[in-house]
Amino acid sequence: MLDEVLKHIDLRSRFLLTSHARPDGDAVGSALACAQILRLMGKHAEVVLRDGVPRIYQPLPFADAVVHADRVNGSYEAAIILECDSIQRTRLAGLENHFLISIDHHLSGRPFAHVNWIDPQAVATAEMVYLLAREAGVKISPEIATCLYTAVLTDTGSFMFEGTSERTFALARELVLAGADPAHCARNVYFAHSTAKMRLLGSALSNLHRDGPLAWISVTQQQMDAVGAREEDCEGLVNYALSIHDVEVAAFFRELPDGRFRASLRSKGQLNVAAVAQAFGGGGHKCASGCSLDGPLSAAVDRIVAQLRADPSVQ
Ligand SMILES: [Mn+2]
Repeated sequence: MLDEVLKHIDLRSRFLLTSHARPDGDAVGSALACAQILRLMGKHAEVVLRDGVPRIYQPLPFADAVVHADRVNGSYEAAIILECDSIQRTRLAGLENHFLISIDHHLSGRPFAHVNWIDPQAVATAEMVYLLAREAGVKISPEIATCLYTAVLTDTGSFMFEGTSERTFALARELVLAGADPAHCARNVYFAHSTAKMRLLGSALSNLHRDGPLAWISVTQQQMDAVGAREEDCEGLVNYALSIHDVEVAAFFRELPDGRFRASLRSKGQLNVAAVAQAFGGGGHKCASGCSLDGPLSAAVDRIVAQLRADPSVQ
């Protein structure tokens, strides 16, 4: 499929690159790197994101050139959609009239584009972008390496999540050789929290619930407002619940502005949380997934806990 992707890139010269709404490190890092790789191939490439670049990823090279928009403006011959299992995940209007190329590593990945390169074996979309550069003969600059390394670092939970293999470290080695600085990348991501985020973590953990191998925490809009937290301050809070020794699966519930709840699910590996999220119209990976549910909070929690409880691995 990589051949197909490169063939269709060769045929065109103006590209829009995008990823999912509420972008994570892999979404941002892969899009920034892929755009720069295309530029080095002599193409015009622009990154357009529905929600802009989260604060912790703003120090990444080329991040200041990202266009923050809710629809496609300008003319492009193709759109490359990274990290998405559907066109809707981008929340960008106007993509549907374009030639679409999808590059994704999600287990829930579906072939929605004209060309689909889906590889659930890849530890991050960034790994696929790296292969694309290599196949295209593009030299990885220190800036591209920094974007890809940050994507791999965050998508593997700092090389801790299931799926991390010798291949992951071989990739990391190549990126460090190409100029990525591991300490610098880690500092921007893990030692750069906002004060509001830490206060929000306090509220979330004060409402920690346990049920056998399950743990869950939640925050309401009111709690977020009280500490001045933004949506992106919720990222990663679920991992604090997962860090408890006898917890196998953790959930984080965040109230959305419309009163619905966003559930982020994390597993230590025994239970496939992608399947649980898919039961509610969401998606993701075996160990990290998400979905949205109707409120009130207690109803959302009950539905998720019942679905998790139905899995034989947590009986
Ligand atoms: Mn990813």
